[in-house]
Amino acid sequence: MDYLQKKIVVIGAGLSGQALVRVFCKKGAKVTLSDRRAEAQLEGLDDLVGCDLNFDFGGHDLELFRQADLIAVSPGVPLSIEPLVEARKIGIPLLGEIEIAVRELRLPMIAVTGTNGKSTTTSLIGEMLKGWGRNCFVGGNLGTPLVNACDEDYDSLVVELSSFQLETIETFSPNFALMLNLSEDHLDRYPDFSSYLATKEAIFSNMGVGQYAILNETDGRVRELAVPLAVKKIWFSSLRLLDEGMGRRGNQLVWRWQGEEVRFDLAQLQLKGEHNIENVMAALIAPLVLGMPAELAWQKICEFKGLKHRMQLVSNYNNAYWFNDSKGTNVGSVVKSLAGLQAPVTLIAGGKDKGGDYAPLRDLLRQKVALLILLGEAAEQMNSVLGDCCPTRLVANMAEAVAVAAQETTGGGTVILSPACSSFDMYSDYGLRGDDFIAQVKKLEGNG
Ligand code: UMA
Ligand code: ADP
Repeated sequence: MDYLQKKIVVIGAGLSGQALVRVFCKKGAKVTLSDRRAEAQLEGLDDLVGCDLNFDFGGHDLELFRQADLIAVSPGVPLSIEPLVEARKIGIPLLGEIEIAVRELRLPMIAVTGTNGKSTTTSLIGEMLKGWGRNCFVGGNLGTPLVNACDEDYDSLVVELSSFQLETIETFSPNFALMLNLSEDHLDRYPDFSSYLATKEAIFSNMGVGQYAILNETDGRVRELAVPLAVKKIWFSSLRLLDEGMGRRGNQLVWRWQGEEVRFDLAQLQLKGEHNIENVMAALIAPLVLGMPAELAWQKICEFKGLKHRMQLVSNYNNAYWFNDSKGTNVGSVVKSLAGLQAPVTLIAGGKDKGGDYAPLRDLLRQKVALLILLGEAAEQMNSVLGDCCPTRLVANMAEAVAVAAQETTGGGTVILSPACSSFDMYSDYGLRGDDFIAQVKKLEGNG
């Protein structure tokens, strides 16, 4: 795209905004980086030295937005904020980071979305393709903005996509799109669940002949959204064998495609949990369709130990298993994490409420949780919905949460941080929250 001399406002000075600035500056645009936060609160700006640009910090200057030729939007910025609503009213083009990136990068793409399991599945696909000798970009919502791929000579793209990123796609059309599962999330950004679902569904909107939708047959909402899709569908099911696609029988995955059958032995996996079996099934499909040897694909899957902050075993202090599951940021993911654990569990949860319903946790709390420890902005609300299911304590911070967990978890069992909320009330991201949990547990070990 030609951005020469174009007046571009990049909104959001986080990872995506800074990556966009670099691309636009290289292309000779007149760039302004705008953020509601003050300069002192922003990180990484030093890396923009050498870029010729203006700043609009500590709020968004409406006039700047009105006069722009293009507004480039970071995923964390809702389209409903005043400067974006105003700009759209007067017809100023507005593009998201993903759409800007794909207009630059005409490369084969595997795109992964769904409510849970995206990062794990994206990483698994990346590991397989790299192991097969592909020089693929692996990123997106996983952590590295897709637009960063413009700087390197990649041969393909493996991209995790959040609903936020899918809100602003226009021509985006991946070769493979994975829909892992759908449950309530981000209801602090969307007016209702159906708006969230519609945003996720947009991943398929430009897809057609020669492209593939990879879909979870066990998820009713995924089955529903698949009905009108014109693209070729490949299903996976962790509950049964499929005539075509990735099915399961007991401890074996069974891949049936174009008259061939391949079996994979689940006992060889290092990843734990039923939910990870679904992620593995979904991840295998695109590499196998592309012709990757099944044996090599399985070897790469079995080498994968899992990502940090997802059911990460961090300690055996006091004969208990201590898991950091800080990325368990919605109710659906905590349900899966708890389902895979044996009672008694001490669950540390809470953070910034995302507008969803906590009630789906009630049965599992009754069955498995000996103590629920709540922290953060959502603590009171969670207590009102869940407090009668098991003994519950409200605490002020992670140090107190871990101290209480240590005091009360004396006979073995499991302690898990799996918050069902985002981290933004107390931390700048889920990674820092997980790191704080680990640091507090390590302190216990030091004192013990
Ligand atoms: N901001 C404004 N005005 C606003 C709102 C925000 O200026 O009205 C500013 C904030 O002050 C902040 C900046 O926007 O300085 C942050 O932008 P951002 O939230 O888009 O964050 P990035 O650092 O660009 O990270 C984003 C994704 N963040 C979100 O979607 C919230 C990262 O996903 C992603 O890894 C990164 O792009 C690279 O693609 C994180 C995430 O939490 C992990 N994602 C959500 C999730 O997984 O649940 C969707
Ligand atoms: P995402 O990127 O979609 O947030 P992750 O792979 O980072 O997904 O996993 C985050 C958390 O979601 C995990 O700690 C686990 O609790 C839960 N999870 C992972 N995969 C699945 C799945 N397939 N179904 C439901 N929950 C899952």
